[in-house]
Amino acid sequence: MNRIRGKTAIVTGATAGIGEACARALAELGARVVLTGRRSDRLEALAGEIAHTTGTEPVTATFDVRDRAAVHDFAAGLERDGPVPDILINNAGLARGLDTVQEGSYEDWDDMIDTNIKGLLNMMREVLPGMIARDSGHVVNLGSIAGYVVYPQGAVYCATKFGVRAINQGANIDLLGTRVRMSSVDPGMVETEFSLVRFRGDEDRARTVYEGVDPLTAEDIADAVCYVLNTPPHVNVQQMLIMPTVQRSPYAMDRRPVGAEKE
Ligand code: NDP
Ligand code: 8X3
Repeated sequence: MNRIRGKTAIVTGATAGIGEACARALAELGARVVLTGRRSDRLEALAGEIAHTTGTEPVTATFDVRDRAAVHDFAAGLERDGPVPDILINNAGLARGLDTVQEGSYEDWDDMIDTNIKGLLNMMREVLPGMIARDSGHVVNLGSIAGYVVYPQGAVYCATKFGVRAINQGANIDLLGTRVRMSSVDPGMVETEFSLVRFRGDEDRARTVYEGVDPLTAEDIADAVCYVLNTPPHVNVQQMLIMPTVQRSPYAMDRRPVGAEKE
C-alpha cells in the first residue's frame, strides 16, 4: 500500500546525498516534493529531473536553515499559499573537521551546532504548528550512529547528533495528544558529499573514509525513510538505527584491501 502518494513533503538539504535521494524516492512514490537547500542551481536541476521522470510538480526554495527569518517566511508561505506540508524530512546537516576539543575551531563548532541542532529546531518550530492544527503530519529527523556512540575527535559533531536524538525524544513527548508523528532515522557510514564537506573539499582525504569498505548509499537511507513514512497512521517509528554490514560500531569496521570490499 502506498500512503505517500499525494502527500506534500519538504526535504531540507535536497541538493546532495541523502536529501537528494529522499526527494527522488518520495516523488517516485507520488509525493509532491518541496526541495530546499542553499545551492539553487542544484535545486532547479533536481526539480527539472523529478518533474520529467515522475510527472509531479516539485517546488524549490533556496534558504539556509540557520536563518530563522528565512525559515519563517518559507513555512508561512507554504501555509498561506500552499502546498501545505504533510511531511518534513529534516535532513540538512554537516560535519566540519575532526579535532580534539582542546584544538577545535570555533567556526566549525558554530557551523555544526547552528545547522544540525538549531537549524533542525528552526524547521520544526515553523512547520509543526500547522501540522498540529491539522492534527496530521510526520517529521523525519536525520540523526546518526554519532548520536549513540562518540568517536575520537568527533565530540562536537557527535554532540549535535546526541542533541538530535534528545530533541526527537522530547518532541515526541510534546506531541502526545496529537496525531503528528516524529521519527529519527539514524545511519552509520553513508557515502555522500559528507566527508568532502567535513574536510573542506579535500577529495583525497574524503575518499580514504570509504576505502576498502562497502558503505551505505543515500538510496539505502531513502528506502528507510520511505518505509517509516509509509507505516499506517497509528504506527510511529520513533528511531531507526541503520549500519553498513561492515560497520557494527564506529569502532568496529571490517576494512579490506581496496578492491576486495565487494563480493
Ligand atoms: P551531504 O553533504 O551529501 O548533504 C548535506 C545536505 O545538507 C546538502 O544538501 C546541503 O545543501 C545541506 N545543508 C548543509 N548545511 C545547510 C544549511 N545551513 N542550510 C540548508 N541546507 C544545508 O551529506 P549527507 O547527505 O550525508 O547528510 C545529510 C544528513 O545525514 C546530515 O544531517 C548528516 O549529519 C546525516 N548523516 C550522514 C551520514 C553519512 O555518513 N553521510 C551518516 C549519518 C547521518 P547546501 O549545501 O546546498 O545548502
Ligand atoms: C555521520 C556518520 O560516523 O561519520 O553521521 O559520524 S559518522
